[in-house]
Amino acid sequence: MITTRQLEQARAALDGFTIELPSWGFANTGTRFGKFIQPSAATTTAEKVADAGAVHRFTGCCPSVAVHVLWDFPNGAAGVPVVMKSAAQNGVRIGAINPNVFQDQCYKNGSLGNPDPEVRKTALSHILDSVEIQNATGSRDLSLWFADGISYPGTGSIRARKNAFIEGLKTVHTALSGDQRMLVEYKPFEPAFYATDIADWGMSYIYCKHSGPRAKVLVDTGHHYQTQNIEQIVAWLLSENMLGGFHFNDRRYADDDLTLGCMDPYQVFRIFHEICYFTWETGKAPDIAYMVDQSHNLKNKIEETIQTSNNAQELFAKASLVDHERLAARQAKGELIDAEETLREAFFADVRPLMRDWRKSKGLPEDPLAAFRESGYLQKAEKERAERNQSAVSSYA
Ligand code: PSV
Ligand code: MN
Repeated sequence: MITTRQLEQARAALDGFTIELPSWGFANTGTRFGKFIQPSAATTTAEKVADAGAVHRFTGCCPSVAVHVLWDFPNGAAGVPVVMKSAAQNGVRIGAINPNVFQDQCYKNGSLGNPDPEVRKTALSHILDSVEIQNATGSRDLSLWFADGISYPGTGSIRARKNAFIEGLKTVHTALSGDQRMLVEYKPFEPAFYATDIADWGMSYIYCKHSGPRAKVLVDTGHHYQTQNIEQIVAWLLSENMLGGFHFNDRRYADDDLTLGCMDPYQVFRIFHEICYFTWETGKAPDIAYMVDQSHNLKNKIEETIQTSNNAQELFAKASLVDHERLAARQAKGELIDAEETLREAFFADVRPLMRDWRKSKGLPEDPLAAFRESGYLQKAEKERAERNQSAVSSYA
């Protein structure tokens, strides 16, 4: 039974919860074995932004779109006005700016960690150009992920690479101004398979500390070893005021980029619980950028994004139901079963009716996925984009 107080808590939590969508989640993507092209997939940045706008219209909780510089701004800051215009037309804004220092041929041995100072310079200048884009779009966050590392023992100096990274990141930090932040993402493997230069949250934390106060850690839920306790990492980063944001997705084996909560919704709930518990204790919600980083290879991209945002809201609402006073008291007394049950009760509560009410109160469709399906958006997108997507199929054949 959800009490009136819990209902209020959940409504307030939903009011304050938004999640950013990745532009790349609407384009054709695949695995390294191939791509399955969708006729309705976005083929331009304007279409990606339009799709993100459609998700926001139906869900009301995805007001911004993260962009990837190389994929969305191939001509640098010159492309900003067009992208800003389509964002405004579609009722969303441009969110985190993701530089791309992993695709060019020169980055075979890394970017900021490359042993060649010329390549390091090229990478740094791309990131500084990305800060220009960040200035032009008014985006607060520069979201940094590096594919850097080495794949065979002995093929690089781990310490030299670390020092090169510190130097590069410090320079990036000096380029930021106003309320801008830089988020440093970690990943233990892939594409480097022996020693990734930012392999875990500890390394990310150390780089941030060297860089300056605007640098915070970004937790991509797919970037952990099997069974790693992500909520513990979250709790530690929160208590150190070093948690900058999330890239949400779910995984079973590696960085699978699956729908948030499809494999282990309890883990997502536990992550959200740490945030809600922290908020209750400190009386202030932490400043976190919630973002999605998924690759929708099999399901329809827009529908999967709606499903994702729904899962995120549902699990956040559940986490907000936890009775923190009761939990803290039970923890203090060592009442193990009762403390654990305090969490489980919230996790197993059916929040769907309250989510429908909340949506109704905001003038949103009670069932965003059904409403999207009825809207005809997908059919229209398919009609407009099928030919371009078909030519992508032939270019793969
Ligand atoms: C790398 O796996 C990553 O998580 C980074 O955030 C990139 O920006 C993104 O995926 C690219 O898909
Ligand atoms: Mn990511």
